[in-house]
Amino acid sequence: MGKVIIDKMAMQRALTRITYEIIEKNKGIDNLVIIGIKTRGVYLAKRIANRLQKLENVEVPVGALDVTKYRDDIEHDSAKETPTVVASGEDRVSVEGKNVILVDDVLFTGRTINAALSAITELGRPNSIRLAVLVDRGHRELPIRADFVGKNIPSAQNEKIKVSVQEIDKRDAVEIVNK
Ligand code: 3GP
Ligand code: 5GP
Ligand code: MG
Repeated sequence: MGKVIIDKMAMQRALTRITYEIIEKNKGIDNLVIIGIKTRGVYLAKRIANRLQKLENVEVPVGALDVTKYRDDIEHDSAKETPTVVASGEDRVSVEGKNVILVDDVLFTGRTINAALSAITELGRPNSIRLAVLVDRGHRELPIRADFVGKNIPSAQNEKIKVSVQEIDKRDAVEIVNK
């Protein structure tokens, strides 16, 4: 186990703050759609949607996006490609004209977000796309930045940020570990 940088309470607070920031920046919650990047980004997206429900009493659609096929730095075997899904349950979530909040656990090189932007653009034309991440660890390789950040954690290339979420890992924590 590595050094805990964000514990359960800090994670809850960061997500609550991000939720308020989203409401403020969006000037309300009109037309919002939240899209989580698989895997852990989806659970963070759902938590933000739960907070929006409590604060604003609205149900904001949550989609899940698999960006594997859009990444430029991973070789693809087309037979094994996971199709891009923007879905809530079995339903497709429309991005057309929407204010999309993309959610991921860790922002690193920016290639995943670049891939996510391509995937979303293929699905429709949103009014805006903003990015929320729990952790920004630096080392960007593309001109991409997050609009909402839980915590900036400057990291060395050989370090890894381990994100655990209750829904999958049975605990909430962000740790820094050596690879
Ligand atoms: P996630 O899908 O829940 O986001 O790729 C499997 C997991 O490993 C991912 O979890 C991702 O966050 C994590 N991971 C840690 N370091 C890296 C990295 O440098 N690149 C990628 N692609 N995944 C990483
Ligand atoms: P990217 O380099 O494209 O920004 O990040 C690639 C994917 O891996 C993203 O989904 C990001 O969340 C994840 N990722 C990159 N570095 C780390 C890390 O140190 N820890 C975790 N948990 N995920 C990472
Ligand atoms: Mg991730």
